[in-house]
Amino acid sequence: MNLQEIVTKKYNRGIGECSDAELYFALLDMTKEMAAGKESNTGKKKLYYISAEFLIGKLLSNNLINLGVYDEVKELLAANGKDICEIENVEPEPSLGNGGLGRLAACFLDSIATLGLNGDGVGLNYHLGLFKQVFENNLQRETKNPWIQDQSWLTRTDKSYQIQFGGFKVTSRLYDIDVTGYHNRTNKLHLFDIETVDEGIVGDGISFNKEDITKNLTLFLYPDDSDDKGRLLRVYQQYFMVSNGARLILDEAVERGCKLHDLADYAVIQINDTHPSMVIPEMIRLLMERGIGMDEAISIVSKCCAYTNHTILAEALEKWPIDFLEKAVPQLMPIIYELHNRVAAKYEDKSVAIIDDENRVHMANMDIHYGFSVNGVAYLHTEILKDSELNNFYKIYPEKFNNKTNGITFRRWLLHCNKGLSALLEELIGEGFKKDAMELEKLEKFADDDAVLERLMAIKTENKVILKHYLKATQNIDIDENSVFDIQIKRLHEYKRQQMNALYVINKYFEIKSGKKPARKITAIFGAKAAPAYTIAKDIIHLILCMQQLIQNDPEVSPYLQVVMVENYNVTLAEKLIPAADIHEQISLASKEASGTSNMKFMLNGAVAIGTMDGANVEMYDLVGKENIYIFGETSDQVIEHYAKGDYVPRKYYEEDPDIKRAIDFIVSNEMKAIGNWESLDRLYNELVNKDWFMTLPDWESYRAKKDEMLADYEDRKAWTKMALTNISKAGFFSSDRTIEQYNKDIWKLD
Ligand code: 26Q
Repeated sequence: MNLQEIVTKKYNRGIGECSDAELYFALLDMTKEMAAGKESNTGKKKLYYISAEFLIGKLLSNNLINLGVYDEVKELLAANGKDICEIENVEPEPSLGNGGLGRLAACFLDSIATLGLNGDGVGLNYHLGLFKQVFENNLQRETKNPWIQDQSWLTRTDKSYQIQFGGFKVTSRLYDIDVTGYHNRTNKLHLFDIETVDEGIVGDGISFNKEDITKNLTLFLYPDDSDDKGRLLRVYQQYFMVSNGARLILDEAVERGCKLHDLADYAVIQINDTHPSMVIPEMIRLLMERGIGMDEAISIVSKCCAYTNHTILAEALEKWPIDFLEKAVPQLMPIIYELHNRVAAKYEDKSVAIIDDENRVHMANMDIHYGFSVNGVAYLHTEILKDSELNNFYKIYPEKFNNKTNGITFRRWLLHCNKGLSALLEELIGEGFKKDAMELEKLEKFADDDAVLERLMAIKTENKVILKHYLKATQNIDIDENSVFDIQIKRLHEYKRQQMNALYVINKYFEIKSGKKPARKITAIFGAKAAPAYTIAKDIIHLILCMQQLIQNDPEVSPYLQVVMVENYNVTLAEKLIPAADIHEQISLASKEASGTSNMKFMLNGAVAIGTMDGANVEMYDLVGKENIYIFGETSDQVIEHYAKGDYVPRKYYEEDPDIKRAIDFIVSNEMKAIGNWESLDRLYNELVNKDWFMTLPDWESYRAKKDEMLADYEDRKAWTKMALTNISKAGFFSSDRTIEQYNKDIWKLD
């Protein structure tokens, strides 16, 4: 049925007489029906991308684009006096992820469907998702983020399993979301849930009884894991996800004719970080339940499972205490012991053991021994894994290690979010780039075409105006489109060094006060959520919010500098912020950011990076050349050496560099204390002067100089726009279609 027919049937009215919400629901029906009409891949072997997060973003517009009907629907609505953008605003954003890892999983699903591969996602249907961030008194407060409505993208299926935990059982229910490929097939995102989940147990903010598993299991993504009860709940969630996933995989394989002994010909499981690692022992257990011997079960599962590592931060590598596993999933422990014993019998080296001397199970170690592939997510990251972090494993299994540099889907991060730029590209280089991102290189020949540069500049300004209106309407924030937009949006973490950017702002504030005014107003925009129990991350948010207030109320400074921290940064906001950026901040401490993916999105949208030689910035630098990116700071080798020697002393920098001292002292100044929380400001001050684990201070001076150079260069508008053009033209490499082709060629080998 077309939209008009659906509207007539559903509401017995014309399109023009419907509300935006009614039209959204009608479009939901239409899209689902169109997606159902697409064939699916029936190949013998199937990929299952298992992930605790799928940060899919709003789906309406993207689905309409991928189904090839966006323009048609937009025109039909316009003819009836309706604006498709207003209808998009009605859609709630599913909050099923936290950051890069979750968004990557969503981009991958889009590319898998677009390339017509046989592959689905498997995850959990968190009712309240990740928390919603609100600012009160310049502090982050977490509230729940319900996103599921009576009519939604979820389709209830009749799949259901009994999942056994220590001492009790739960009944699962599978919900599916269609994943439409661009002008191609439709795949599925399978999200498991339980029907006994009870949103009523949530009290103030996001507090709830963490022990009431049958009611809380699928309420939140990453319940606060600062205490044991929260950590234990994470184990329940992870087992629930993988046990359901493994059963689904077995059911589907058997339906396609698999005899279990040949499971590896029918299924490949990509384990997205260690959160789904229990799928290995669980799959072994299920195969044994079905009559396969231990040796063979281990061998089968080892041929099916591949592991992706997304971090080298030791604290993020999951290690579960045996006590937790014994309590939540006792049936897995005999298998985990067996897996451990086999490794221990072969390798004396304790660093490769599965269970350590403190009775903790190292999930990544299990993945590496009992999976057939281990991949990092950018060239430098994989090299660091091989050379240092996982070197002892690399020596045992060199053939398992491979790199798969991350990518992003150009459907969402160009065609959908930057319609002006997409149209210009189509006019200049034809439609080919929509299917083959490498065709963006054709843009390079316009690098000296003044008319093209003018139009690129005009598109950037238009996008800045769109952002301005959006921020005014949604957060009552005023920004100036004639200022330079300098944007840092990502999870709040000390290694990402939002605090370094904040110290730059403070220094600029002092410069302006002393009469050294920038050539043009600078708008420093931040967006970030801090994990609820990550105190210093919350202190950094507090600092930024206080600076925002202080500068806004200072008539001497506010004409030249503005700080904006957007509230509840999410995919929807990213889609508005990225096309409007002039400068993007990729300033992690070298060696710490596995890849980064916002860097790729900004590049594609014609922003220029200031960054360290970290993650995928390294490949970006190789692509665009040193003239088109602003690199500063210590190298990963230098940083790794500091950690090895333990020779970094922040106080030395604080005492020796008067600018650093002035900026850090300002955190605890009377001006700040008049508006801020003393405890938080003091804590952050002490952290920077006495600890600074992620080495903000050694890079600060080179960062400041590089950004000043960049801001000066911005004033040559033509030269700057030429840099933007080069960045766009070289962004093709970062298409997730390329990444997925590589996963398929080297790891999945789907037919
Ligand atoms: C671990 C233990 C206990 C509680 C939570 C966690 C946890 C949760 C989420 C650990 C890690 C994550 C998320 C990691 C993540 O998003 N990593 C990012 O992955 C991106 C995609 O590969 C990279 O681009 C980023 O560099 C990386 O930070």
